[in-house]
Amino acid sequence: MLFDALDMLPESVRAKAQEEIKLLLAMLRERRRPRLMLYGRRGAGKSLLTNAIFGAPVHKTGAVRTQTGATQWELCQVGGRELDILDTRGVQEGSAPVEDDPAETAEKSLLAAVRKKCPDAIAFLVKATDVDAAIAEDLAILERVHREAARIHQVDIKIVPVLTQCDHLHPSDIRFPPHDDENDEKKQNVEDAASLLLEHLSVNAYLSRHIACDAVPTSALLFFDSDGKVDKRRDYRWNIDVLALKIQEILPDNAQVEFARLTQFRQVQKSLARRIVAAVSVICGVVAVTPIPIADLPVLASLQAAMITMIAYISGRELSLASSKELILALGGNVGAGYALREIARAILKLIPVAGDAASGAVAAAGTKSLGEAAIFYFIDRESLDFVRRHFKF
Ligand SMILES: Nc1nc2c(ncn2[C@@H]2O[C@H](COP(=O)(O)OP(=O)(O)OP(=O)(O)O)[C@@H](O)[C@H]2O)c(=O)[nH]1
Ligand SMILES: [Mg+2]
Repeated sequence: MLFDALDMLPESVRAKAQEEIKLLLAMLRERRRPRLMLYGRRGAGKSLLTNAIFGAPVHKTGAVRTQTGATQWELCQVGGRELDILDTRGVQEGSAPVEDDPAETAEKSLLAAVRKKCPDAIAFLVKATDVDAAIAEDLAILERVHREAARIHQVDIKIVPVLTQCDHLHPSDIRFPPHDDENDEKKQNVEDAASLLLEHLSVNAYLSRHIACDAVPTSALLFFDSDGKVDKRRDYRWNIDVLALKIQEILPDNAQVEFARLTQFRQVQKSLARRIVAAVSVICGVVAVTPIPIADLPVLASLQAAMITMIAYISGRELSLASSKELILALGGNVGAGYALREIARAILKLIPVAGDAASGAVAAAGTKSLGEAAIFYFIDRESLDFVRRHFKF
């Protein structure tokens, strides 16, 4: 139905709408869990970072380890939120004389893992206090692994450099990196370590071409209560939301919804939700200028319902139209009346050709945008319905 409607449009608008529909289909219908490779030395903070991103003690399942240090994809799960992690422990310990050629084995298993499944993104973790340690060999291994994954899967895999354990930098009694002048010293040390890490990375010309952004400084320390909930008094995470956003930005479209949902960071969820709202608004605006008055109303309504459902899902709700109904019904008469009136206005406007069509499309797009914003306030910001009612006039 939607595609039939699109066929009737002029080429110029049709292309834009098709592009947005493709994006939505990738995000929604082809949705899958993301695959993140965590590359870093023993103790860099890979496991704690996984917990910090989830905001929960992560339960790892999947492949059973057959040998110490074997590197393979693991399914990390917490209450229906899922992420495939390739934890590279053991890879960089080639010089440790404990086993027969452990580097050889570890690199081989890492290569086998990336051949099997391609990482969507690589986080390269370096301890803030270790940033000056030689990392040439680490980079050489990462380069070989990256080249192999890129060759097999024919994709450009981006790398996010992550400075971990910044709370340990001097002065280490300051847990949180600073927000004001008082703690300038720590702020400076964090900045210096971050630029030093980038400098070291730039030595490897191949990897440099795949670095997504500046090094992201983080602290991942956090504790959980006996129910597995974050102990709010001992949550020392810093900048993990910024890191999550960087990762989110480089994920393929079809892995973004699940990632935003699992992080539980509002900033990440909102940025994705806004992208969805923008795409649906464009499509609704285009559908509304199709030449058949009123016939598009069911299409618009279902697109808008799908948009609200997705926003609710990103916020952690189950995937069900019930959440969309909940918001529309709860917004009640206020929205209902305004909404119906606007739809009629749209239908009337459409009887006047050209100028009318443009106005009608603009009204549909603007209406969809406000509905999307209301859904973001309600599901992601967890504002009360009263608040949403007060701020949105439909
Ligand atoms: N204070 C502080 N401690 C951290 C942070 N990240 C990790 N740690 C601690 O550093 C130690 C190593 O962290 P892990 O997350 O286990 O490191 P890893 O990279 O998974 O290590 P392996 O699995 O041995 O390769 C643990 O004791 C963590 O609690 C951080 O941001 N701040
Ligand atoms: Mg670990």
